[in-house]
Amino acid sequence: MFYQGSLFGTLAPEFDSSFADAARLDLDHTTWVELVPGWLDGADDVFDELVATLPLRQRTGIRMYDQVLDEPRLTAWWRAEQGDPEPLPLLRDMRRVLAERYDEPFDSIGFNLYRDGDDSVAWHGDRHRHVVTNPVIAIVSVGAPRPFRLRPRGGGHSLSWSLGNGDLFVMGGACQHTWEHTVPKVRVTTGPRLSITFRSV
Ligand SMILES: O=C(O)CCC(=O)C(=O)O
Repeated sequence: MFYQGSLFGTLAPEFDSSFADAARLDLDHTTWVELVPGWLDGADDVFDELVATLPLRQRTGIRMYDQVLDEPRLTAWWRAEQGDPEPLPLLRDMRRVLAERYDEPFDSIGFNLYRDGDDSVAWHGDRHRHVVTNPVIAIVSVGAPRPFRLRPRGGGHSLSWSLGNGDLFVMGGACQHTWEHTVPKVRVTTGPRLSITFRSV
């Protein structure tokens, strides 16, 4: 079964609520990831609509270790508790379907825009692991593909995926506790990428 976004006319974006192409990988005995390539069809339209309408901004003066830095990407947030509808009706349907599959409320959506190869996110595990044990994070990537890497916390051999164009990537189990992820800077990109990250806060 496919859910269609209603804002977009006849060739509306749609995602595969049957997760037919899902491939799950156990990274170790407590950590898994799941990739659904091309889960969202019409991802370019979703990218255009979200980039045109979200209040994306660069957070500045962020303390990281002993430095104060500007974040090398633009971000925006939506939280259910604030009472506003999701930025697109399609995201409401996605939340519902993702929540059912992964048994998570996914009451928060974070957006990260990587404008070019200089935008990035450094190695980290999500901080809300300090509040939620084994948080599940579902990431829908729209726009041009970028490498997304995972490595055991503190270093070691990394695994890499190229995520964009409607791919869904989900991290679960102890991933935020015992692994770290990054979207590294790259010399060449084919365009900007927006990640739509579903979390339960
Ligand atoms: O953009 C991505 O795919 C990753 C985003 C991320 O690491 C985060 O929001 O913490």
